Amino acid sequence: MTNKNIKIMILGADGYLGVPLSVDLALKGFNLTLIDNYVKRKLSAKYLRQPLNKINKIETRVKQLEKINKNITFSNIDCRDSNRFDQIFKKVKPDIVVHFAEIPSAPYSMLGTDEGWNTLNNNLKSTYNLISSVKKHNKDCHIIKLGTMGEYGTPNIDIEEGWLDIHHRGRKDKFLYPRQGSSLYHMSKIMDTDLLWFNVRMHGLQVTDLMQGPVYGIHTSEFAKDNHLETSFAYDDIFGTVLNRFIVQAIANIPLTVYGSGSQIRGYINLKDTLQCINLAIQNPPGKDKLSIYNQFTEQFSVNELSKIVKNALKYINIDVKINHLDNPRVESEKHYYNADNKGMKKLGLKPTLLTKDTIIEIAEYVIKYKKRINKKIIQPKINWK
Ligand code: USQ
Repeated sequence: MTNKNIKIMILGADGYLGVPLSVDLALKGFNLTLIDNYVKRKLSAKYLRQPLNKINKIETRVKQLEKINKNITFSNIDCRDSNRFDQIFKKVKPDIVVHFAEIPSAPYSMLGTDEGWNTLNNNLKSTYNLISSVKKHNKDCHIIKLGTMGEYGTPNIDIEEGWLDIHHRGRKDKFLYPRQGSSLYHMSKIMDTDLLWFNVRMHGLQVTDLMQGPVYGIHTSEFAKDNHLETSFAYDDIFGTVLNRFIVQAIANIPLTVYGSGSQIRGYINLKDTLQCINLAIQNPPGKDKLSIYNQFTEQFSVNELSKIVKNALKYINIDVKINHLDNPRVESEKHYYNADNKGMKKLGLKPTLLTKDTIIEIAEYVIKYKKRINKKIIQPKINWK
């Protein structure tokens, strides 16, 4: 089957990951249905946390993408709206759905009662509606769902890829690896995984659940650069991930905001590798009745290590980076064991983009282009989880 005949629906096509994935899959000639309701833009505006760069709306971007691929449509649909979502799913009957349509921020989910519920409601309802439509209209559809490494928390044992073999009183079985979220956002992703696993067991669906670590970086395909199709770049305390934040802070001459002791370790991934991983997931469907889980990160770092990597790299472009330790606004373990497996994607063919000095400088040079737009008021953390 050629790519033109493979129908892929991207839920959350306006987000940090959805934008570059739309470009990438359009360039590869897939038949694409893009879905978004601009909720992330609305939240950024409401909380006065605009990204560094202004990106075109999907309607405009689709016109650009049509230069290379005519089989792309966009529907402005809230995935929580079960009727409208079901109608479009029934009409398109996609072969694959990539589900990014979730509120992605841990700090946002811990801001207050409404924000916590909005995160749970948005994320669970969108997943629930997707599952319901798949069950009704195309049980063979491959759901590719973005989970998070934060579902596992920071256990004092090695983190496996999704599953754990348990030997108990002379018998053994395999279960989902224990999950312990440390924000309501992470809890919503845990509940998503449970919901998907339930439906794989009960209804024979095929699902790939990608446990992704914090993403950093930019998407730099020539086509995206030439056609104003770059993705958004958040650096604020709610929507920005730590490494992107650090690079903007360095450019704005603000000391890096290391939370607490900075010993917290996570598995990180470059945005370019996220695209590789989604492509690998597309090429490797699990098959009916199966939930495949991959840990989607390439390298582990503590926050301290990240801050030093940024400082050392930016010396080469004459930027003197200062590092500050703030009281940790989050409730999270700082000194902990962390050793997570990530062999699955490499076995499928992932070629990791490592966090070298050149990688940091490439991002920094991109940020410098937008230096005038950096809003220094949205950098220090304002949400205290305690
Ligand atoms: N951190 C700092 N200083 C900052 C910002 C963060 O020290 O200015 C620390 C945090 O305390 C945390 C680590 O950096 O220990 C990572 O924080 P983050 O904001 O980059 O990541 P997080 O809130 O966990 O969430 C992000 C994405 C989320 C994704 C998740 C992957 O927003 O969508 O699911 O990374 S993971 O962390 O593996 O769960």
